[in-house]
Amino acid sequence: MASSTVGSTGDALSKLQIDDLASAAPNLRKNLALLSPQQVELAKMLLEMNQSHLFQHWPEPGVEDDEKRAFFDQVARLHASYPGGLASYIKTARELLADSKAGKNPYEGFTPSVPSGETLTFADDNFIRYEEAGVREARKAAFVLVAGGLGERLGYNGIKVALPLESTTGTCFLQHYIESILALQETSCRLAQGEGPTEIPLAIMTSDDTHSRTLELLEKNAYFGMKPSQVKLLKQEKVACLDDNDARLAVDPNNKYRIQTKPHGHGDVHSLLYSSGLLKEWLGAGRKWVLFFQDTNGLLFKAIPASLGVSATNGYHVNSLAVPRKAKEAIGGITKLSHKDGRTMVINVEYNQLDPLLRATGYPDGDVNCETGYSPFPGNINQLILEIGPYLEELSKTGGAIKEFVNPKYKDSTKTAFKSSTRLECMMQDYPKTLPPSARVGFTVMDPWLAYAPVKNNPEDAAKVPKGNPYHSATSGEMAIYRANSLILRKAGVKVDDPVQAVFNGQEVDVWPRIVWKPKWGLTFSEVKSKVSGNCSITGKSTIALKGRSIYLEDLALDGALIIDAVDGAEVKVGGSVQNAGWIIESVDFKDTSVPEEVRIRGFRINKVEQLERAFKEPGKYSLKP
Ligand code: UGB
Repeated sequence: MASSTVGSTGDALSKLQIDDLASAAPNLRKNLALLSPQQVELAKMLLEMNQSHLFQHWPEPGVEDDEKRAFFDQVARLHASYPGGLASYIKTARELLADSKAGKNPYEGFTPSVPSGETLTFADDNFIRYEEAGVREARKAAFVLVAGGLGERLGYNGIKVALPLESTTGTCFLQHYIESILALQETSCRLAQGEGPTEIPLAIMTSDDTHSRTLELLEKNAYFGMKPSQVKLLKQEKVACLDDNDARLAVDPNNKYRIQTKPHGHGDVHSLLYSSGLLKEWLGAGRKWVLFFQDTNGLLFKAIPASLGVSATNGYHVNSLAVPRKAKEAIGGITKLSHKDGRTMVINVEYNQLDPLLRATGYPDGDVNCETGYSPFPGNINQLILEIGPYLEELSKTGGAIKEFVNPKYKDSTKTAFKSSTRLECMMQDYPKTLPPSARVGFTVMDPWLAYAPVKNNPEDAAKVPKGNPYHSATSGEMAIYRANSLILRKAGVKVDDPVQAVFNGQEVDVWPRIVWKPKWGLTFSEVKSKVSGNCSITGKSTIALKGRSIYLEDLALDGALIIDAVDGAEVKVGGSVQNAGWIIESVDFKDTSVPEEVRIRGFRINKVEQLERAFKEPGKYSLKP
């Protein structure tokens, strides 16, 4: 037994010529015979990359052998999931860690300025034209939801896409996104009269933290009406953690046979779309656009049709959606960077880098508001629209690798040791960084009330947000839906009462009437407008939920709660005076653990006291006039 072990070890050593290297790791050398030829190759790579410490604690062969093999299974996964492999990861890490130690400015030589892009005003003629163009184009689109993040800032225990975006109907984010895509699909394909693609695909990037719960949510709800074949889940892998400036891989504190790993960031989405072959498949099927979006923005689809229209009309290869940004708000700033050597790019500068960049380039006050009350740099809301052809061409060169960064927390000013292990990270909005100057990179700015209300911050942190800056909490996210729908109905001619102020979880918010509708009721302003007529009014205490495609409000005076559910093919005219005690908002303390977490984090619940509720389950024409 012993001689055969020695023999095969010797073979492996001579074949792979790692004798010298293995002498640096005697404990690995003793165990080489346990490993397959591929694993020995990986061992060689690790030793070449100065990672012998990973084997320091390895006992004699015969002890914990399965764990040793499992170690190499993990190494193989880390190696395969990183463009260029693990050696390339370590090499890049060393370079970036050296730059970080030297305090090198990643934007050295670049001067920031405010770029120009398309600024839209909701409901004006231009906006309506862009919306129409966007809807026509939508059938050639594919959507990509990045949902691999744990949402540490929110501190919610479930996956964020399962959170209700509003508690009037309890619809969760994922359901709302899927129903919005299906509504776009239906309208866009109807306009195309059978030409081209008839389904809009959805890819969801998950991670080990979110994958099984995302799949379970979809399966439990019959994919919220989408065909299962229309939805693809792409799981991102974590990357290896680094212990020091020499990029020595960190041993997992809970298992000495594992390398510690952490998320690599949403930038992984590009390499996954490329390596999975999805992008190629989409292009081959005649698709033109890929739209990226984040996990908790309940307003997102109100901005999608017009922004896609901007991409199509202006021929943008890259279109970043943006909103006016408050200085120091935790969203990146879209910035034009011009280099001394003539290079320019329009790119997101992340919120923690914008202030130092401005200070270093002649703006002594850094990230501050200008006379408009906003930062002059539009805020990146991380919704990107890319034209698939040029995108795929670029990824064929890069393999989907995105420029990374490292953000170690140093123990002291010598910058020689870290407080805890770090890792390389990448962001999806950094994609344009490798593009040639000829690429058409633009952006579209919209009103924040229409386009952006993410749920990112926990109640305690949200309550500490400087006055005037958005809370980005579950409370503000839900209130933003009611405000947007109220303002849209006002523009469409409905008299909607002003909001009242209230404080939930320490956050002061405007409470508008609780107006909600299914995406198929009104995805664009023109569609909403076509569904209201005469003198309609909604009082401040009211709730209205419109769950059906063909519900028409005509001379409706609502003072209470009205819930209409109508199947496709049921055309319902709703009018007259509806008055009842309605649904009342009641405060909940986020510390009250007897209340479900998704309710606590928003700080209120809805007490359904009295409502008029009607369901129309058969196709036909109906009139509801109480
Ligand atoms: N996500 C992943 O899918 N995988 C990951 O590894 C990490 C995240 P965060 P962040 O909208 O206000 C971004 O954590 O990264 C998903 C922009 O960089 O919510 O702090 C995750 O599930 C910033 O420029 O945001 O900041 C989620 O859907 C600004 O636009 C998404 O990625 C900011 O968002 C974003 O992750 C913003």
